[in-house]
Amino acid sequence: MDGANALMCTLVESGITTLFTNPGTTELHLVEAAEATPGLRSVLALFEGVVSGAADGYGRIAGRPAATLVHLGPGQGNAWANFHNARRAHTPIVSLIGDHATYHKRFDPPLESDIAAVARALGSAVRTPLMAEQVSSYAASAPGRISTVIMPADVSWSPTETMATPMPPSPASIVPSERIERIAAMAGRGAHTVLLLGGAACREEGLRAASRIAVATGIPVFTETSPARLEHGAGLPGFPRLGFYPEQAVAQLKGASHVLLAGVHEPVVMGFAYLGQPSSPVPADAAMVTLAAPDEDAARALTELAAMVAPGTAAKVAAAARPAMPSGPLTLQSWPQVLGALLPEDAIIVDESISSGMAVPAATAGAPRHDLLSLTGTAMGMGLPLAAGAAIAAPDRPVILLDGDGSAMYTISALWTHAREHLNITTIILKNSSYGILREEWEHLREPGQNELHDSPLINLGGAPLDFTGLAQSMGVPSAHADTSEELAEHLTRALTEPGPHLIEAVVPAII
Ligand SMILES: Cc1ncc(C[n+]2csc(CCOP(=O)(O)OP(=O)(O)O)c2C)c(N)n1
Ligand SMILES: [Mg+2]
Repeated sequence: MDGANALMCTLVESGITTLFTNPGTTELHLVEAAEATPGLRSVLALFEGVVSGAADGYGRIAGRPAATLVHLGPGQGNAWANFHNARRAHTPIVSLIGDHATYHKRFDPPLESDIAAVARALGSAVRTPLMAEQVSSYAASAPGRISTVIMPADVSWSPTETMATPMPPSPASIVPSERIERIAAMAGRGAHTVLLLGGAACREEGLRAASRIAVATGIPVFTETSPARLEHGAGLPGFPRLGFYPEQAVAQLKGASHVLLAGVHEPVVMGFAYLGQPSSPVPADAAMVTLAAPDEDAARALTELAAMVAPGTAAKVAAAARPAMPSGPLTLQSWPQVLGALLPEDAIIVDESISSGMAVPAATAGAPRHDLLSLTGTAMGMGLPLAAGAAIAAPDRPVILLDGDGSAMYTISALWTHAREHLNITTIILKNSSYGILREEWEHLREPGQNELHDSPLINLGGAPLDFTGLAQSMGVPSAHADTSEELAEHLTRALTEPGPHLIEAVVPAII
């Protein structure tokens, strides 16, 4: 056995059975070991941003980490934006990065760079085994974190007999009962408390407990603006999401004396600083009270709190209700209605629809229950890779990706992985031929006298063709074009009945 084999065996014995990779020379011993390791599925992506995004999608749905393998610092750099989204989603990943042989590095070969520094910028624990004997004890995952192992090539190819004991992913830590009792006492004392749910609290158990608390105490409940994984639809409690823009979020939290946090950090307005607007939507004199931090078991804490403050109270759930099927040219209201009207049972929706998707939550609120994965770190190019990872984690569930045309182009090569792995993904490209959200953002930012950017070539995509149907077909993904609700409904129905990937290019108006 060599270091590379010890590493791959340890991963599988620790329950990590999927590896997303884009390898190079320094990873070839690891590739050989991955191929030789029973129980490990290895998936090639053609760009490292697809590798990291797929591992995020896999982890969000499987609830356990995938491993990634990329080529030195440049591979890590290419993967970085989607690792950032994964970090913001608290998705556990074991990130393996090949490096030059230890004795080769001092010559500063062209691919040499400070890999550890880039990994640490992800809040990652970084470990570099210097002997093959160390490898398998370094491969542990951490809950909600990206764990990086930098593998020097000579450590991969050196012999070892050492296999560490398997390291199954550790569960989230349990909230002490005293904290929950303290909060239960506070909930009954007439304070104007608001409950904010994020992370694991957005799964069924947490949502049901939050609803019981809301029914029994009158506390308003919101979910974070972009939950990593929200269980949504008929039969589940549904709560409004904290608004994207400061004026929306400020209005939602107005008058709160306490903001109770379950699975989420103190809220910040989702995006950016705007002149004259606050960065936090929380009233200045309100107290932040943490029921469960993101690395704690928020669902269990909510269930315990519900048992104290809402005994015998039932959760209020959304009734089954699909939107009526619209007709005519696609609008920002109608395309989500087509989706809501046709959404299959047990779907996974990956949402990178940006400015075109404002009506998605309402149109799907009473549709059959589904998981909604959203853009946690707002680094574009997440959707196509995330869908790949989600589909690999749940091969029997239909995955529907809602993707802006600009966002899709960052990681368009993921379509090749959709086709090669024969994944059940239907990609709907919202083609508004612009970076529509940046048009809208400029309207929030610009002051009197500042130029219009509405038609700027730097935030619009006209001037050269972007044919998503052709791009998809060239990579083996069947595709179709829709201008109307009728066409979108027809193509979506077909895509959902045929196995394998599909892409629908849906032409929509820009938001402004
Ligand atoms: C990695 C990265 N680069 C750039 C941006 C800035 N950005 C935010 S939204 C956006 C455009 C998104 O375009 P599209 O997917 O077409 O959605 P639309 O705005 O048209 O709704 C850009 C470039 C970003 N958030 N992340
Ligand atoms: Mg667009």
